[in-house]
Amino acid sequence: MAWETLIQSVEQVVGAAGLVRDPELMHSYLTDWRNAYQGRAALVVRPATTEEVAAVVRLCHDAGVALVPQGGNTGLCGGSIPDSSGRQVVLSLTRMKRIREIDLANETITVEAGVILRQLQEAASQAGRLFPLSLGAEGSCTVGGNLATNAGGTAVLRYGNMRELTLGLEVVLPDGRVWHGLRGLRKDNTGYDLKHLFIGSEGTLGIITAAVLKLFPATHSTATAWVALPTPQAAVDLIGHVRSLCADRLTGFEMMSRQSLEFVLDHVAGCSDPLQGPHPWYALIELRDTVPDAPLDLLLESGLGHAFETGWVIDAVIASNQTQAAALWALREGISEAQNHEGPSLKHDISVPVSQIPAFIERTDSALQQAFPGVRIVSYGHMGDGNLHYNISKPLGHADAPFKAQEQAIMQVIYQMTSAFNGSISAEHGLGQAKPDAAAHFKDPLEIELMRAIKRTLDPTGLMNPGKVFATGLE
Ligand code: FAD
Ligand code: 2HG
Ligand code: ZN
Repeated sequence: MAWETLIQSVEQVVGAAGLVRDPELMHSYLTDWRNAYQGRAALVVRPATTEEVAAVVRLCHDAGVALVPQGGNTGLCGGSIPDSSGRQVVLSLTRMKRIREIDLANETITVEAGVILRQLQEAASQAGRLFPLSLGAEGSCTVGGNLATNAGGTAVLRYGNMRELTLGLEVVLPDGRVWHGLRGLRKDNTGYDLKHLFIGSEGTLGIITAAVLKLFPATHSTATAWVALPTPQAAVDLIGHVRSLCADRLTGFEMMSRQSLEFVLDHVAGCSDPLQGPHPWYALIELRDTVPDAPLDLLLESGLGHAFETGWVIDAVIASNQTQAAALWALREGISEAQNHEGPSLKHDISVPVSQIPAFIERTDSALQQAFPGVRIVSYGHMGDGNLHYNISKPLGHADAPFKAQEQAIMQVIYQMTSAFNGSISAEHGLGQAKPDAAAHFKDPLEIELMRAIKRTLDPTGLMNPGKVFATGLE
């Protein structure tokens, strides 16, 4: 294949500013933030418009060159990292960052794929509305990446994940045709709802270039509590109680183990334990209301009062201002980064029904400690969604290599248990290149067969992010 011809043609489309070929400048596109995945690429292309994306995709399609779409490169499964062949092209959407339209009467915002999530939140806020998706990487992840992974985060409990926040999409198909599906309709039953194929497809079916997203009323009152719990069962009881008391004012309910908090206290500057003494489990609870000065603290206090009486809660603090609330959130949001300082973190983003979380934790903790004595279980996550980041760090004082050699065996224990609880091995991060084998093993073979049929139909040449989602090629 004549690379130089292809590169010249691509350059004619995107201009010199849209091409990255210098190995030093390419580096950040070829590895993820944890440095857990590394790849090589023939070039990085940064188109600035949908037309440019379509032209580049068509050129690569005709040349038989595989494309790896990339947004903020914050994904945790290596989905945006090319393989090691050096023959793939990374297609970065980060120059496509226009807010195309805000339609307040329709409560929608139309944005391009490269818009950073925080900029989207700010644009909504400036328009007097809320865009509720919220996650630790929101300062760098993009709308395209959020859509392609069907991102979740800390407000799913109330507002749903990215899928539920989306009304329409614009997508460049693997052959370069553009699907103009930017409809802001809340009702449209004209056959299959195609947007749902692309949401969560991790760049394997096409390139998302823009989306129509839902806006919500801005919230003007907040109450945030950090509570100590004796057991995960207490968290289940507490969430049920708070939800029945506060209904959809309950916006976030995160749970974390003492081990998770200790990593943050050890490694994240400026963090301190808000409560006296160590406790086995913690929850971070957030209520929000659209009404200014809503008495949310009183509501939270009354819910927690009952929880103290029943023994679900051992101790608690309610933030008295936004600075304190932010400090409590920093304890939760810091876990992912803090764990990196303790050596390789084996990540397992699982979900089980909320009611099953206590039994899952008890049985999996015990199976792991029996098989791999001393491993440190960093268990935390979006409790309200039944989503645990059941991450594992090596035993204290052990070397990285023998621990990493046990990665597959540790994963088997956790995924088998997840499966026994009828759960999912990827609740919100996707499969990327990390989990296709596990998905092929733990998902219903009929589901995998149907997924492959969709992949073959939309991407018959298999050039769209190969090696991601599916374990082996198309066959
Ligand atoms: P990338 O990492 O660039 O790409 C992710 C996948 O999407 C890849 O497969 C890529 O090929 C594909 N893709 C990207 N853009 C497009 C496009 N325009 N069209 C087609 N395919 C595309 N995730 C959660 O769900 N919830 C969390 O709470 C959460 N917290 C996080 C906290 C931290 C500290 C970090 C580092 C990550 C966290 N993540 C979380 C994971 C990550 O931020 C999300 O998956 C995010 O949605 C990825 O967006 P991105 O723009 O960085 O995508
Ligand atoms: C979170 O909820 C993210 O903090 C990251 O989804 C989880 O690092 C992880 O495993
Ligand atoms: Zn998460």
